[in-house]
Amino acid sequence: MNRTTPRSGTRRRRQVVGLLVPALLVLVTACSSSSDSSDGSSTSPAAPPSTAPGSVVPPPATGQVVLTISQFDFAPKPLTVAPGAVVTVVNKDDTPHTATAVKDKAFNTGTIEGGQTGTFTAPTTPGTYNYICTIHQFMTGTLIVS
Ligand SMILES: [Cu+2]
Repeated sequence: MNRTTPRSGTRRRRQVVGLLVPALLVLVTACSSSSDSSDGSSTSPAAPPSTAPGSVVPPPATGQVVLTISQFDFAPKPLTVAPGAVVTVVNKDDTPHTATAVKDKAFNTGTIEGGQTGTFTAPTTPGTYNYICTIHQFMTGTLIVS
């Protein structure tokens, strides 16, 4: 006698766990912005300030003092400046001139060619200084340092 044992089939229950990955898609719609067009504004590189080599520049005095030479004469006369002031001498003539202190050459522009500009530094000692043009010595002026 044969008894067949009926096999009871095992029923598997398959669970499918769905994983939900929420994906959020944020769409940012960029507004069409007008592109600012930079039209041809060329930026030239800034040139470094050039300092003349070997020229000793005294510290600047307050304000600019200008002595003018015109028609073989100095102006203003007298010229009053602060001690140690740097005086700019403008030669408006066509001929060279100087502004040279009579006594001890306390200041001296040297030769200023026609149409050119020179400078001298006033003495630091207060006083009255007569000066001339060494080329045309009838040209006289007075510098007052006070
Ligand atoms: Cu002169």
